[in-house]
Amino acid sequence: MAMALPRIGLAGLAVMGQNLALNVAEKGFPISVYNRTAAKVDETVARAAAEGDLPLFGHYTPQEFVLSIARPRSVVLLVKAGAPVDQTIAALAPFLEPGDAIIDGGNEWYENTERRAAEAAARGVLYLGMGVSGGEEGARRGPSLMPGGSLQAYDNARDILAKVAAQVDDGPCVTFVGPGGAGNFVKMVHNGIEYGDMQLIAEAYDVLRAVGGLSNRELAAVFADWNRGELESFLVEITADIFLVGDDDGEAGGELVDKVLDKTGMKGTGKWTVQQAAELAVAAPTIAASLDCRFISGLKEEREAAAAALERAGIGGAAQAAPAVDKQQLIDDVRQALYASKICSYAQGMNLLKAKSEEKGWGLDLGELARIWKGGCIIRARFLDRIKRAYQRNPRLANLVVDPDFAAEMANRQAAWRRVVALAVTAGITTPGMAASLAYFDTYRRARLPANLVQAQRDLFGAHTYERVDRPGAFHTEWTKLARRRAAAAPLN
Ligand code: NBP
Repeated sequence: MAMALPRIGLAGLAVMGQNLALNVAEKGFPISVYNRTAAKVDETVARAAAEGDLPLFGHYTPQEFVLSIARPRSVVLLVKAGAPVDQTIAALAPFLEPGDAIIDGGNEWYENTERRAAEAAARGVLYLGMGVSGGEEGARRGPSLMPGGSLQAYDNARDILAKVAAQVDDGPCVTFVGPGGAGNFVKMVHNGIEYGDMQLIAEAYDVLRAVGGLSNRELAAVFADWNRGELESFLVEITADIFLVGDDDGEAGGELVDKVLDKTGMKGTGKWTVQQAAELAVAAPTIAASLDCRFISGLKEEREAAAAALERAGIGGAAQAAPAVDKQQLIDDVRQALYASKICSYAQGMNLLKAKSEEKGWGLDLGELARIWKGGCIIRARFLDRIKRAYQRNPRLANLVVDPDFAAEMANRQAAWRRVVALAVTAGITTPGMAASLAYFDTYRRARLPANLVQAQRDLFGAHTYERVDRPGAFHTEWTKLARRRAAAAPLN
């Protein structure tokens, strides 16, 4: 039986591309593949044969690759974001025809996608910027997909994407996110939220270890237990596993996690998220704290020197002043602090998406985005279903923390949350993410803030004017002159 020409092709066969192509083929969709360096084509073809004779066909030139795909073509790119995407498009473009679609699956800056979409449109070629999350395993078994751009391009590949994506109780983890660069933007914020989650988990670990004195085995048990409750998520699950891995090379044994250098790498999506939050005047302090911690973690030598210098000055090691704590109570408190902090972090990410959607007219459906993150991606978690429902109840929800269900959860957890942050501060342990989440919550929930004083200062030195609580209008006051007059009339002391 002659097999139909593939409807889809994939260029860029590194970790993500190779696994996504095998996933497509495994779901019964023949696929053509191509990579700039031929060895990766051979590697992918060999894997397709080994993993069950999957319908995957290797090609060695852009022309041969494009022409092997049936029109209208869906051509997925999974090359390094930035210039490599432009170079790959330039190589493929001479062979693409009107109606064909380019689907860039990389972590691309959304404006690059919008520029390329306009360039492609001039040739009649459709364009999708599609966030792909889930790493190697997700790409192979079922990722979360966040496609945005041309609806026609999405419709052409809709059945394939629906089968390839992770499957959860309420459908495949893919949806048409919105026009333009919406798919890339959503993936960027997903990654920013991921930074926040990882930081919050690291802080929970730090408090339990440094203040609670938990061993790695105990930590593994605690995280495994948490993963059976409200914190159930991919990141909590893998964290439990990490604590169990022994160090084969170590003379004294012990666990590998203790040998890993405390210096976090990054590739840019977290930084973009914080930059966009600033651009849009949306507070994202938990995500910003996680980024700051990565920056400071990078200063390993400086931190070692600072620890020594400050110890000489009399400020001892972290946790040295930690009060005695009840271990079980601490574990329970930290669980609640982690959960409450996480809600605030997601509130920030969702509000950033909402602000961008309003600016660009993207019409993002926040509940639907929470749904497609329930499976496949790195931030997949049980509580995303609660977020989905919160936005379904009220699509215009101002902030997750005021949804009635989440508000009740915050109320139940705030005492434990405050105990953990206070304990960490007392002990000299840093919990920047948890503290940022708590400050965010406490700032947001206060009907009156000390911003009146800042506004008065601005009016005093810059005549920026201020509004009053008791009547409308813009006011300016000669603060200094009036203050001098008052002080002269009634000296302060
Ligand atoms: P990389 O980001 O490491 O990119 C490697 C691929 O880019 C190879 O196929 C390489 O071809 C190709 N490439 C480069 Br580099 N320069 C090129 C050029 N000038 N012309 C043509 N091809 C070029 O791969 P990855 O880790 O699989 O990630 C792919 C995309 O997916 C990235 O945007 C990444 O941010 C995103 N992503 C990655 C993950 C993950 O867990 N790794 C998760 C989610 C999203 P070559 O073989 O010829 O050098």
